[in-house]
Amino acid sequence: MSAGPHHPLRDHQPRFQGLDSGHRACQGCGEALAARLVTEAAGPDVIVSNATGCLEVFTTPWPETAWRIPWLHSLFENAASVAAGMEAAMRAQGRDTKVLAFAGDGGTFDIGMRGLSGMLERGHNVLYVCFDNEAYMNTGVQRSSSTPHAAMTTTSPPGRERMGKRHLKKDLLAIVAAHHIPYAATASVAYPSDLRKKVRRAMGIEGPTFLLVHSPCPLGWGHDSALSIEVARLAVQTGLFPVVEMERGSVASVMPIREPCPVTDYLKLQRRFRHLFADDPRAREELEHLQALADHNIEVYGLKAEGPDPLDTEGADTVRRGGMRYA
Ligand SMILES: Cc1ncc(C[n+]2csc(CCOP(=O)(O)OP(=O)(O)O)c2C)c(N)n1
Repeated sequence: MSAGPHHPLRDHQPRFQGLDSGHRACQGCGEALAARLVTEAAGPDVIVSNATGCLEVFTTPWPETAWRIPWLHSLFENAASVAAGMEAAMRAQGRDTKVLAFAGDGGTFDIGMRGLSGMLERGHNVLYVCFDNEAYMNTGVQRSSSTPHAAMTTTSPPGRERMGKRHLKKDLLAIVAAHHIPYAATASVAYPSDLRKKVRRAMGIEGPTFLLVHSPCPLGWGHDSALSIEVARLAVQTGLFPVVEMERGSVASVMPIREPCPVTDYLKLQRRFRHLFADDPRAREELEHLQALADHNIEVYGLKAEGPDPLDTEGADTVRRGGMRYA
């Protein structure tokens, strides 16, 4: 049936799907959704270097692939270095194909950090996307330097000695921004149009760009798989995961929070924080600590805003803080 050239539903169909159905992600996987949104917005003329991790494993069970774009499995530690080489090859051949690098937080915050830093510093024309599910999920939920403070993982179990992870989540955005690259941003699967807009923006920039996408993991975080989007939304609305854009090292825009939710709204949905709701003075102390971290984020990024709740529509969900406006 022909719906005509201007059928409203057709107009809103994504033009391109880079990650197809039939992969083996868990129900409610934030990474699968994030990767679909990123590749949808990036379009077909891309080539991906993908570090080892869940995304690589669940999309390419031998001999199948769920990718509809040229895609290469790098090592766990070198997605950025491989992407840099691919970009140099594209340039040598005079081709415009954009190179993307994909990795989890383990492959980015920890083991791929120096490759990422080198790629940013050398100014390669690569969009690096970190799918941040806040632990080494593919190998059984070990803590990474992105795991939030006090979260339970298999290597940061709560007990007599400690209340989950002792250390803070590494501020990777600040580290990346300190390379003074043209564009670095955070996004969340709970705000898909904001995420797509940021991908399109990065795609249009010549030089290194970086996107950190908060991607809930029902298995590792211990939440109902139907609640992934709600959990992701609460991470933003509590201030625990600030959604911001940085240009050349300075904050350029933020997603405002009108009515910050208490961190307990976010934490109580997840088994990894269950020990914080025990009748234990140490648990109360940790809850206060996490609330203080959220309040700190709200303060330093100036996230608190007046007016109605931000709508997740193109262009309406961020507040510019200087820098260039973009379509
Ligand atoms: C050098 C090296 N060390 C360890 C491993 C084992 N390994 C494979 S995937 C993985 C965890 C990946 O975690 P992350 O990057 O956060 O991605 P996720 O699976 O959570 O998406 C580990 C430790 C490896 N493949 N290579």
